[in-house]
Amino acid sequence: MKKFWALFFWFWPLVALYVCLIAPSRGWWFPSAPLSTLGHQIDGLFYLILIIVTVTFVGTQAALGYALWKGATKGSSQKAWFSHGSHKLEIIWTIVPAFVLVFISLTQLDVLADIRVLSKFPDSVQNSPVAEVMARQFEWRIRYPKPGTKLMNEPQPGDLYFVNEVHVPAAVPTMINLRTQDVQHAFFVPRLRVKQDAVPGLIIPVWFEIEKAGEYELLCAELCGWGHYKMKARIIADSQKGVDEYLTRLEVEQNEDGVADGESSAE
Ligand SMILES: [Cu+2]
Repeated sequence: MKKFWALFFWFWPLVALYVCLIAPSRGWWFPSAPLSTLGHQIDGLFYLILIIVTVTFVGTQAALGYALWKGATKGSSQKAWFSHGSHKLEIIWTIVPAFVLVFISLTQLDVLADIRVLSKFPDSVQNSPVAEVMARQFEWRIRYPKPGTKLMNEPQPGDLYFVNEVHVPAAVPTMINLRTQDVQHAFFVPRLRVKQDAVPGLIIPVWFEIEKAGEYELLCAELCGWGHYKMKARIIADSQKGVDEYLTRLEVEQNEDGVADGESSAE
């Protein structure tokens, strides 16, 4: 029975190794391949950490199995060795994880800067957000600048509005201004690997480059109240021409006064 437990603990590292090796090709960890340029870097960091965790798990479980096996096979006359209070071991298992953590934090610095630091954003998007995304309980309110003008922080006459649907150009870097009207929310687009908290009082620029035209689910990733579960929207990535056409349609719809063409002049 003692040998069984040693083998049992040796079994799990094999499972972990197997899962770690086949998971990326099966797509078990992510909803799909990353569809934004930054997404590839974020997935790279995830896999780096996955490898470190797997190596650590396999190492510690194998050591545990080895200790159990030794205990199970030695004679009853041999005394056990206690490591409790060993300074040497304490120093080793403090320094090794510390190095690993410092290594991870240094490795992710560049990616974090690309995501968060405005001066590192692509030149084409700096200071030119395509829309403001205002989170509120429990929907996403989108404000586009009047076609041909720049988005201002305060609403302007002629700005265009829509709810729960954002149209952005595909295949070019795009920036939006993220805000919240009430509590804290989080702008989360899983397939793009974009996740950013919306914090009351702050205007937070968020940039991404969607590789393929299509529809992407936008979710709130912050428990923001009773209706959090239904705080969903769509991001529609289209050609620049498609986005312009959409905005023109939106402008016509928004300026519709209910009077048919020609009717007002006839009066
Ligand atoms: Cu929310």
